[in-house]
Amino acid sequence: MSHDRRVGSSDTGDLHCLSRKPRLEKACSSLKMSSLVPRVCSPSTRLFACVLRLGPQQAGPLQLHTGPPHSAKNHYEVLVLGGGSGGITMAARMRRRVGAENVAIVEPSERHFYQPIWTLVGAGAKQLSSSGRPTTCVIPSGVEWIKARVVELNPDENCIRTDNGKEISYKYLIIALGIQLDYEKIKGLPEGFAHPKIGSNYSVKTVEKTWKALQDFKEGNAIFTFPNTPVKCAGAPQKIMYLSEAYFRKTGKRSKANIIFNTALGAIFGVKKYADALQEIIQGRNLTVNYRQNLIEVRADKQEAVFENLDKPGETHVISYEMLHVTPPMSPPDVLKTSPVADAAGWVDVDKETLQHKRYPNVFGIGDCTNLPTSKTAAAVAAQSGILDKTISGIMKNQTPKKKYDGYTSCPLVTGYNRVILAEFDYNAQPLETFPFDQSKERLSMYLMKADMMPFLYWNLMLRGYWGGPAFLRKLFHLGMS
Ligand code: FAD
Ligand code: UQ1
Repeated sequence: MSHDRRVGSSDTGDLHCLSRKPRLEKACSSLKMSSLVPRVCSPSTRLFACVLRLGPQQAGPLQLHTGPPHSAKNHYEVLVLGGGSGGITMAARMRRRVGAENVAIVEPSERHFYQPIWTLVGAGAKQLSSSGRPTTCVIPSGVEWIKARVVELNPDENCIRTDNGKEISYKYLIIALGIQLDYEKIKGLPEGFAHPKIGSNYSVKTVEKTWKALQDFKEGNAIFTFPNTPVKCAGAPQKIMYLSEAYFRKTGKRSKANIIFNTALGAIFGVKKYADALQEIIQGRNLTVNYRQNLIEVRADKQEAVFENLDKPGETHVISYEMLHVTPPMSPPDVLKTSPVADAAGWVDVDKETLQHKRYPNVFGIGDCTNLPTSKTAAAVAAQSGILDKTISGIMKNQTPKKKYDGYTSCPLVTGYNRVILAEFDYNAQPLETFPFDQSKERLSMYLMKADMMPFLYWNLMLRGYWGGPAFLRKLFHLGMS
């Protein structure tokens, strides 16, 4: 789950698990109020909660927590920071390597979200409720969930500190803290979200506002933004534009909509093959793209957005909108920015082939919080998880890691309610396609893969540590072709 500091960081509070009793841990040296002690679920509570959550489309990640109850310790062989896509996936893999009782995850949120589906939630094609499950249901069986926020990393002492004052030490540390959403860096936000006509697919709190703004659209400018920072899923800011255009067409409002993509970047996409395909769509559907335009202010009461021209310092443009979709500026999580594991920009400083930290050999990073020079996606996390698993197990056996990450990442570019261009590429921005057909073409089959197959694969395989990306499929398909 993303962790924006003011919008959508914590839980929605909508579909909480059954209440769990905090347990006092043996390891807790000083007596504290019980609410300040990390909450550790008993196996039976987890099972009960999971069973109650199982709706018809919920079958899947049920974990039978049948092991003996245990209390939180203050030392683990493998400690995982963050229980999002990378954290849960790596905990599942490490559980198989060192045993569940030797692995813990530090994660404050009570719900785990499959964020990629928010693109479709914002367009009204999926329900928000389908994107989240209780964290307790995705914590691998027997692994300790330390329900707290990391506030300090001390890799020289092999320990971390949590917001409830607990120190936890480790032999191996995996950092999977994701990327931070900085809505507040745009003047007028996040409070502007209280007004209608504005939404953002990037936060659980604002994604349904996108769908509301789409439905309420009458006539005028529909503006979609891309910030002047690294982002996760760099395709998502434009996917919602294509879906909106399709929705306006479907509802007879297209002729009244002036659709504008204002991006801080200088190109529509980083890989030429897919950029060319997207350019054709942009021209064919009469969409306006303005490059090097960065959203700096939202005057939500007046329905005005203010952009700076990045090529002409001091020049700003005010555009009125009937609908505004905001992709917020993003940055490394605050806790990392000032920590010894960060590079100069604040990202976890890892080797791009092994994912091992460059200065602390028992520290590893995965996913959006790292400085891996590839596009930040769950697909990349899946591929990284297979590599990192091998890296760590090699190091545990005193062997030099052999498997190397090639930067694989993927972005299903949703271009309509039944169309996807499946971009897949590597560190060199070279296409690395799985299927034996031209993936730069819009396809229904790829839409069905994005909308239906991927969520199933995520909850049932990836989070259980059984999906390391589609490399084996690519080899299979391309073998068949040669
Ligand atoms: P996350 O999954 O975000 O997990 C980070 C975790 O760290 C969170 O659970 C958070 O609560 C926790 N955390 C943060 N701070 C602390 C702290 N101080 N202490 C403890 N825990 C903390 N990817 C794709 O592959 N395909 C797509 O089509 C796609 N579409 C997307 C569309 C949208 C709208 C969005 C928002 C994302 C999309 N993604 C897509 C990107 C994908 O969701 C992320 O890249 C992926 O979730 C990254 O995993 P992660 O583990 O690095 O971070
Ligand atoms: C993928 O592996 C993945 O991770 C689970 C995604 O995240 C949701 C994706 O969107 C995609 C496209 C992949 C790649 C998988 C295949 C079968 C091409």
